[in-house]
Amino acid sequence: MPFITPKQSAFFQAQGYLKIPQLLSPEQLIYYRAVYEDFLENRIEISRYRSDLGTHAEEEKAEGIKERITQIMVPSKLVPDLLNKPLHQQSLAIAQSLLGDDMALDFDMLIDKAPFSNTPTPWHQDCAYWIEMPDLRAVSCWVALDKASIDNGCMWYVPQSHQLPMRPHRPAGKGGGALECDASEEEGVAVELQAGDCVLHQGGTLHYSRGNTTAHRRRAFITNFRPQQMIELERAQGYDHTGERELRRK
Ligand SMILES: O=C(O)CCC(=O)C(=O)O
Repeated sequence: MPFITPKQSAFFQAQGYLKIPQLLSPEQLIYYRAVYEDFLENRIEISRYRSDLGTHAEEEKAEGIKERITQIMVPSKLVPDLLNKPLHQQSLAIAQSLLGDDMALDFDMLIDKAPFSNTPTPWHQDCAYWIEMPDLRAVSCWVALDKASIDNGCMWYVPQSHQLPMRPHRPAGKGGGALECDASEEEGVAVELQAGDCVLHQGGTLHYSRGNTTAHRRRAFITNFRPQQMIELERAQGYDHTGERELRRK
């Protein structure tokens, strides 16, 4: 089990984000990269859960690029074995250690920025996407399966932004579902990671990533946690982060 020090916890509470090195070992990375490729190459049937998160971009899609930003929702629903593996188990333990024992997995997702796909993820706060909830505790764990650098799209955060009122959000660029708000790199810090490292952020922490302008992959595996009771409240209102109508009605 990963051990979170009081200093790490205090940093997370105050700044709204926290980098943790070496969540995954090189051997574990081999497993996760193989599963990731199964999803990306459609060897696992995921068409209902796959979308392009970058349709807000104004520029033409670069030649040979399938999606500007590939997003695959709920991988652990499709490969339930993932739930028993280190990434989910350890990120859950970290989430509980940071925000309380009632934290549970809300949903997971993969976000891939292919080489030269060159599409930023707009500045936003996750809470801008949420339904109204009485308990706003939430933590997202962004695990790098490749080295994440400024140029291939590592995460940027605005420190302490989770402690301020949420900024007004609007549909990003050309539209397509992504939201954005006003913020800039001048207020932010870039968190570069080695493959296997992770960075956590709170639901109110402003974040963004540049487009991938390099020849290198930028694969992220992301787990999102919130209190079990709030997950139940979401589900009771038909909200499960997959965007699926038939699931929403449940
Ligand atoms: O991977 C990215 O570029 C964005 C990820 C993100 O916005 C999130 O995990 O909340």
